[in-house]
Amino acid sequence: KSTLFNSLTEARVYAADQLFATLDPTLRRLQVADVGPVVLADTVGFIRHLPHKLVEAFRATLEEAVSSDLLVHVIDCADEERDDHCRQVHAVLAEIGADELPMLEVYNKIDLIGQAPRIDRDEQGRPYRVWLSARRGKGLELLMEALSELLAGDVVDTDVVLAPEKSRLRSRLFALGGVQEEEYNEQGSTLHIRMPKADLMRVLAQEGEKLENLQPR
Ligand SMILES: Nc1nc2c(ncn2[C@@H]2O[C@H](COP(=O)(O)OP(=O)(O)OP(=O)(O)O)[C@@H](O)[C@H]2O)c(=O)[nH]1
Ligand SMILES: [Mg+2]
Repeated sequence: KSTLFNSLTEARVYAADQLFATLDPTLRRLQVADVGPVVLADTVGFIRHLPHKLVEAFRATLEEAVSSDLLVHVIDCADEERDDHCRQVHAVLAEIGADELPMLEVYNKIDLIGQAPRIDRDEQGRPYRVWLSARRGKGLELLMEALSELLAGDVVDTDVVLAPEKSRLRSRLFALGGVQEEEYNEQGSTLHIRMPKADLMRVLAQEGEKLENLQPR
């Protein structure tokens, strides 16, 4: 993660000084095509065996992940325990309520397995995995391309039904400018929302809600 973080940021510092400002040792501003400046955060490893006392501090760091627009899951593709590590990461994300956030996988260290850089896409053409080498600086431009596509991303246009006690979620949706129309009924209110999917998913994750549970049946 840190090697990738540094490669992405240094590469652009050399290309043009003004594109980033260091916010913190582990936060940098990164210019993404069609999106503008985004903040890239390095994190601690999710699968590290930590001394018991550090676990609480570690959780606080992980919880910051819940407020991200996109998680970049960096995977050592050459590691024998790769799939097991991925499962552990997903289990931690589920525990902190971040498993519904948009995620992009990075299969790092392709130099060790003789693969060429590439983007894997799903049936809708959305990038879900980028194969690269952070250390060799190979495939970084593909990661920037995938980030641009995902963050410029989709808009959701849907109805959600909110029970009266969900007033905080309701006001956050209004505050984000996502509510087009509201209609009251016996279940509470139905909101017609139209907003960037990333914003919606982030708010829902922070409120511990799932989109499918709020959609009218
Ligand atoms: N062969 C190879 N090694 C790499 C590549 N990227 C990173 N490494 C090496 O992998 C090791 C760990 O890299 P880090 O960037 O520190 O990993 P990290 O995810 O930040 O690790 P933690 O912060 O400890 O969780 C270092 O020895 C890196 O040089 C790569 O593309 N190819
Ligand atoms: Mg690191």
